[in-house]
Amino acid sequence: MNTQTSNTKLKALIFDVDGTLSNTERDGHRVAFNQAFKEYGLDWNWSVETYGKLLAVTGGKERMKFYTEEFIDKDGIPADIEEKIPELHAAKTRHYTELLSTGAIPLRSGVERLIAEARERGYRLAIATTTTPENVTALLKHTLGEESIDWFEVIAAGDIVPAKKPAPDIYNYAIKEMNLLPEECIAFEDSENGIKSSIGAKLNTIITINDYTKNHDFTGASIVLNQMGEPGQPFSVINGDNGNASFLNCDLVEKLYQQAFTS
Ligand code: XBP
Ligand code: MG
Repeated sequence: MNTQTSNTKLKALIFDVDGTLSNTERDGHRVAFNQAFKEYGLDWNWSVETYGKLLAVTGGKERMKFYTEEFIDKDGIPADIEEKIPELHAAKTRHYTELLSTGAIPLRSGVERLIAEARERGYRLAIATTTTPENVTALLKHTLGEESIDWFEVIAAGDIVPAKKPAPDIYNYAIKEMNLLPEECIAFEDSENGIKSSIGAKLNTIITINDYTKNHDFTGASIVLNQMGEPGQPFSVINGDNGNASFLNCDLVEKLYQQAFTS
């Protein structure tokens, strides 16, 4: 996909958050949206199924707007909804971060191990997500510990760029902040909007699917796995060449990175 020059090497790993580091959507974000709606006296309640459809739009504020435009009668929309959405979203962020602080939402299989190995091997780390910055730091704090926030050189999140995924802006921002080239980085994603964004930024991309994204189109991915996995808890390969590996470690990441320049 990229043109590798003789001195190009993999320097940084850039992670999506929701669905990639942790399965936050169904039992985290969705629940927090519903709590915010209740707090504001709205009779909206997003079921697991409805939320799957709403995930077509990234960004919580944008998702609520999409819901009012496509999912409910005009009569069910408060007249001041445009002004209410930022307030509702702030309440949702409060509920979501409270939920994270209970430790109810763990990291996905293999994430902690891969991040630890990447740090040991000297790769630079970054985050590129559409979610609100507070949500990222709360997830890191309550899973990997407060100090882990500093392991990530750049946390590119939320409204820091005007156009959210599938636009490439958030990845472009992270790459630029690290003063790297796209061909020196690799992205980790879980969704079609995510890979559109990372590929739009010319990044090779490793996919780990989840229940909401298993039927998405991952054309262009370096590999599509059901999870990163662990020793004794192997991944399933949906598409791509895993060599002899049974879980995603830095050697496999390197191999997939090299492969992208030779295929
Ligand atoms: C994540 C999102 C976010 C979260 C909600 O997508 O779409 O909108 O669902 O976060 P990705 P906020 O994994 O592709 O970054 O409510 O804070 O926007
Ligand atoms: Mg995601």
